[in-house]
Amino acid sequence: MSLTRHQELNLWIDEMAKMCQPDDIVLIDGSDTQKADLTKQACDTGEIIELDQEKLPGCLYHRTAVNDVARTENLTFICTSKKEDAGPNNNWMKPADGYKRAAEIFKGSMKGRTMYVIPFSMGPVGSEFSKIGVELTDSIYVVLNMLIMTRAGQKVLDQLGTDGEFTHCLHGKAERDIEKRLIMHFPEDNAIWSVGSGYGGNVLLGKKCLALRIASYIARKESWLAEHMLILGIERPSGRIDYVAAAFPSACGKTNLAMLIPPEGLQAKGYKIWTVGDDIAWMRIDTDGKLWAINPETGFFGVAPGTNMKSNPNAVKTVQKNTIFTNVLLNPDRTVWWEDGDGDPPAEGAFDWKGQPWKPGMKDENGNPITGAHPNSRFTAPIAQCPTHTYRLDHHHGVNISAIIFGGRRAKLAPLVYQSFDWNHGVYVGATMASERTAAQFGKIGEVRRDPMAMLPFCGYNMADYFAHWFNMGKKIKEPPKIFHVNWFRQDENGDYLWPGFGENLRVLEWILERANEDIDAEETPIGFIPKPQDIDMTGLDLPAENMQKLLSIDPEDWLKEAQNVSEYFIQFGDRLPKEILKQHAALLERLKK
Ligand code: OXD
Ligand code: MN
Repeated sequence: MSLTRHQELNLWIDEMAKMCQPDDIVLIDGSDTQKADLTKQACDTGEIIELDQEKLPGCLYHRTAVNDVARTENLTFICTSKKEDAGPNNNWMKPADGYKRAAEIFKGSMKGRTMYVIPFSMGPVGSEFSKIGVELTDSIYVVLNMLIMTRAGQKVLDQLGTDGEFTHCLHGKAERDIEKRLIMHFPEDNAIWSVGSGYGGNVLLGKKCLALRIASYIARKESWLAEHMLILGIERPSGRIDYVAAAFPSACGKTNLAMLIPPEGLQAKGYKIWTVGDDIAWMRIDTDGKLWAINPETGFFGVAPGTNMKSNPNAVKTVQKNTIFTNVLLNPDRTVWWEDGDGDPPAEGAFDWKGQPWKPGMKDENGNPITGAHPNSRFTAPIAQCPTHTYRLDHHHGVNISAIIFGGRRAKLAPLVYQSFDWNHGVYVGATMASERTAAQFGKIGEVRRDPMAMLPFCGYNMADYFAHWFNMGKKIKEPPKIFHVNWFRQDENGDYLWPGFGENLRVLEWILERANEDIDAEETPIGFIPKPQDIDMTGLDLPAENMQKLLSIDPEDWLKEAQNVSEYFIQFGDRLPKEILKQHAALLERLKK
């Protein structure tokens, strides 16, 4: 069959259809009429529920299977010929075994269903930064999400032409049985096979699978960086806009930071924020020798619980229309609610994320509260609807990055902010990044989890090679961005947060930009440069002076203990660990002991 002008694409679609045996194959053209048609079909079957179109125009509601509510890292594999190429950071399978095991589940799984063909571009269509993928899926929910999260449809096929390269992305819901679920990456073949899940992170294959795991593998070969980072523009009173890219492990407020509202004192001075992205940055060296970044996505796939008018007013405004809500509480008036959102849930008549009747205060058989929304329930919404979105999202060359920021959640140890001595030291700071578990996470509270560059679940190859790639990039960039580390979560002896966070974080970003532009000097410490307390702009913020002193304090004893934990972490990478990491580590120890 000739669905497109691209011979290889047609052959691949035929081959996949032979395996999955759909009743029908439909090409997604990106038109509004097709989208409306598919939405209606999905509403007719109950796959999707239409929300109140007056209160939430264009908004839809979906529930995933109860056993299918988050990314399943234990079922996610990198299938490279050699195990060492996947590294200790990934589950590995031989490509032939990976295809075979997934094919057994895919076989005949689309009988009675339609296979949709979604051509999509990660990054602006036609930009040299961008990569094209084609996702085959038997889920209308996936199609509708991909239409928000990516640029999809005929325009992408036109760009692909008759012989363009693309990532082969196959997704099938199959039985959504956890025993028959696999998320397979074949970086050597530029292919992804995901079967048995309907949850976003596992099935919107442009996102984590392509834009991080496969892209990181390609990026190393092509000398660029595919990173788990938000991109944010900070407009200063002079009108100058500087862009920063920032990586944080999950549950550290990346989406909130990406669209923060400046505190009044700084607003009055003329500060403004521009949101380019909240999750992924592709960064390349442009013809000027500097580092430029695009956000390859066009939507947010954000966590709903905790999103409210205080934590993130811009996100609340973004999701008022054309948004897909997944696994949140469904109100009787066909609006939605989630824990730590705005307002109270209805006293009666709501249905929880499992579809069960729900009212506030319900407990399970063990006396634990039953939440209305799943803690990982999501909104999928167009970035263009965010009040702080910028046209630069569509700029083919992206934005010039002035600073790279790493961060984690540390109750002690890490100061509010510090700057690395240079690029290589910054790579070491990113490679040793960690977060402490909170009560909201499974495991021992306070336990430190290392998550280098927040890429641990997303690096599509051996992380030791990934560190080496970062060092190499530093040699190639003419004026490498300065690298910083932030910690919004430091606590005092009583466990109270020392820093107010949210919009106030802009005060720290302001210092970062001043340092990046070499406008001010700083205090040198064994771990890097920290601000002189008077250099953090406190206009309109009433914070006790002793808080700032505690926020910026560095305890060499604690850092020596941390360094011990870091050396243990590095053992797993064996000989593949770049010498430069060891050199940076030794230099830190020496500075701490002085
Ligand atoms: C995400 C994640 O969903 O990082 O963005 O898990
Ligand atoms: Mn993420």
